[in-house]
Amino acid sequence: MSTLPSNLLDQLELQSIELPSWAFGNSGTRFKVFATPGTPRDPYEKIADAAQVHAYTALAPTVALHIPWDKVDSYDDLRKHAEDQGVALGTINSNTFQDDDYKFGALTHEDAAVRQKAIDHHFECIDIMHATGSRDLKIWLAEGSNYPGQADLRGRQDRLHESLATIYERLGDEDRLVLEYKFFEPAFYHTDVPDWGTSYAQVAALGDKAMVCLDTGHHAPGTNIEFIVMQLLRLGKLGSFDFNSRFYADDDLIVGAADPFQLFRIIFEVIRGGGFNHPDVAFMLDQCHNVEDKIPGQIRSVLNVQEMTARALLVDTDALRAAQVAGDVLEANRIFMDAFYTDVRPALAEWRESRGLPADPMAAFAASGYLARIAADRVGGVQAGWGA
Ligand code: PSV
Ligand code: MN
Ligand code: MN
Repeated sequence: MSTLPSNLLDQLELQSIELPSWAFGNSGTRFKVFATPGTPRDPYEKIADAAQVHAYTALAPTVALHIPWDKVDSYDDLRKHAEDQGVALGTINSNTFQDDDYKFGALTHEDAAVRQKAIDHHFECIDIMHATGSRDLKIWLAEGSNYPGQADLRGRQDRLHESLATIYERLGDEDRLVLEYKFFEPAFYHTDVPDWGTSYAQVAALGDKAMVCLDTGHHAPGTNIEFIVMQLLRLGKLGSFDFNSRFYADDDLIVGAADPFQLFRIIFEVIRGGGFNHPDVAFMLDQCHNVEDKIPGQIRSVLNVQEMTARALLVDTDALRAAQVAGDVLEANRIFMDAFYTDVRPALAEWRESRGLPADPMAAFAASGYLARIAADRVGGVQAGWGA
């Protein structure tokens, strides 16, 4: 396809994908963390790197922070720094998974003092949101148990509600709380927010400002993720995505790397459900680049999302609907697959150039020499997720 319809391009132009600050730091597995030369040494440098992704793609105008990994003395200053780099600060992620006190839980802990400590951390995150101009507080909880009988499952769910309600009350009028689920890890037997149903039940009990966050890597193999997307949109509770891809567990690989067709199906349901370019649904990445360069890894990711969005927007929905109503199974499937198989890359390259962007952002970034410059300038980078 050499050109894309102008109404489709109008929609694509509005697309924005938030980048995770931690994607720019070093990360790895429990076996080894490979350091990349030029890795950011502080949140300022992470934001500078994220801004490169936006400069070459015009797709990533905001950067999510993780607290305390991205703790700074002045969030006003960090906000100004982001603006100077051409981006804005986005979602604030809380972190209750790296403190000894949270070994047996944080918001669900048996001990009220530990719960209060975790609640206070979320209050601090809300204060930060107000300084950074962020709307969303994203909560992922590493809470659960490893052995049957270890924990009172019901009691933990009740305490989770109480803790979340206390945090929710602290939100400003324009703020939101998004609760992320994950089916296992770090706990192996039970997790307190393992699935969309639990997240939905918890946020529904809080109120309109609480929504579900769907991380595409957080489901059991074979899960029909697009069905969950459809259902949450239908219920008005899909607040955000953490996009990444996986082969086995929570691999945090480049979006669309493992299964581009799944990404296409998910985005198709987002569009079908009215969630595309809708302010209530935040598109974010949650990735770690263990062996590849981080900035190009993020560029590749946002381009993959853009490409699958273009293909999903190409589905002839009128014809598809007619085939569905007529019970024409094969025709309906053909229409759907036709859009998926359409190679939109040349048309997207042409469109980028027409907007003053590089036709090939990966090549343009590689030619810029930025990676060599930061490798020379920066020494002693931090490890994403686990560093200061
Ligand atoms: C947990 O696996 C998670 O997906 C949450 O979003 C965390 O904030 C993030 O990863 C940490 O890397
Ligand atoms: Mn996530
Ligand atoms: Mn994850």
